[in-house]
Amino acid sequence: MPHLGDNLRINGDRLWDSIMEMAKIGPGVAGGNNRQTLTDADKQGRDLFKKWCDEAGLQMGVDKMGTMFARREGTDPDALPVYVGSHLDTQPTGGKYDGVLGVLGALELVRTLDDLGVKTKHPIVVTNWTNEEGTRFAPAMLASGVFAGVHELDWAYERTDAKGLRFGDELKRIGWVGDEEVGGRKMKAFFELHIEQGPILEAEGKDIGVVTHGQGLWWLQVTLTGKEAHTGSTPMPMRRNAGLGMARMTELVHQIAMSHQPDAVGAIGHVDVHPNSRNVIPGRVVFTIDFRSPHQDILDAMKARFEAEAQAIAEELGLTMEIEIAGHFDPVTFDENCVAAIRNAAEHLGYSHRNIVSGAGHDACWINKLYPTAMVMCPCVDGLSHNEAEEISKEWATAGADVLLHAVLETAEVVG
Ligand code: HGY
Ligand code: MN
Ligand code: MN
Repeated sequence: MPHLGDNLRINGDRLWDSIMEMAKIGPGVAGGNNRQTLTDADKQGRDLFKKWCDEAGLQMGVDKMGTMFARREGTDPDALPVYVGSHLDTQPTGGKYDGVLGVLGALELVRTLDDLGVKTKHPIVVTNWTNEEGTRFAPAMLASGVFAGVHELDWAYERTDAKGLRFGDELKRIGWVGDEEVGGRKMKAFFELHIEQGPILEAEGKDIGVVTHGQGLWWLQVTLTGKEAHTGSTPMPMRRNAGLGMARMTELVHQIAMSHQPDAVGAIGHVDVHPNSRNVIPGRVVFTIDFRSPHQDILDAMKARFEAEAQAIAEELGLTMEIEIAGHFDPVTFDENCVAAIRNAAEHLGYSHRNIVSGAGHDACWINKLYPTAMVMCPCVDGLSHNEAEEISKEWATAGADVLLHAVLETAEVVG
């Protein structure tokens, strides 16, 4: 029995062209993007997205975190809308597709419905969440976290980047402070299309990842304080070398993650060394540990073991240590009905698929705390992401957006 609308597909060429157009904004140095949140490049990307939304006749709303909500009316204006989107901000050495595929895939969904005159009972709202990456202003998923009530707006406004610039000031500077209270919007459901950012789907030859769960995360920001001194004239026993402490703790992080294979990861990606001079023993280092696991017990055990063993390293080297929580969310189980809508769509459209756990965090992880939420993933080449060489195929993007379209239609209820 053919499923209603199986031949209803998005326009893959138009989606791809839009992704390539967006990729011209905030170019990287190796073919990817550096469109970090609240930079001029982010502003340009937002302006382009708004232009496209205006052309599609969508009603744009913006909240006080700058998140953009572009609404396509349903036949029942009082029906709870189905939200669908992701993020347009990128890592400093980001790819063209991380986040962008989800926002522009949602826009393509609306463009396709307009092309074919398809109406839905529930409104559909295309969404661009501010600062998903958390690279310039920690933590990640900051705006969706405020929306979900995990962070306070004032706390978010006080976050500062490496130059000491405040989030609130930068949002105002680029002219994207909205008037809506954050979190006031009610949703029937939220869907997010995203590249896998891992190797599984490509390796197994699967078109679609049906995301059932998401890993949990701890970002631990560690400050080690020793004593600056001359690298040449200071005897080794007299040194209080914060850099040595960081080196030993880097190895500890790796060993902790390796002790919980295959369901744990750990690394340090952010490091500040002071004074970072070739002939001065580092007196202070600040670094952020990224621990993740789909299992709550493993996630928390990794944090506890680090805190205990790092303290011993610091004491042995004569260092003081402070640990600040720079980001945290528990493992996520997505909504069964929304997950089923995605699986059904892949089935009916004839795309190969498999259940998958998201290794990366996403805005969907926070929205899932409030409303029924699920994600659909497409493969990426060699599983590579957060690298300018990030690559997907037009076919993968099209398949993901087709599944997103049908999952959203099932939830928003086609009329007529
Ligand atoms: O860190 C993450 O998982 C996401 O890419 N912000
Ligand atoms: Mn992302
Ligand atoms: Mn990312």
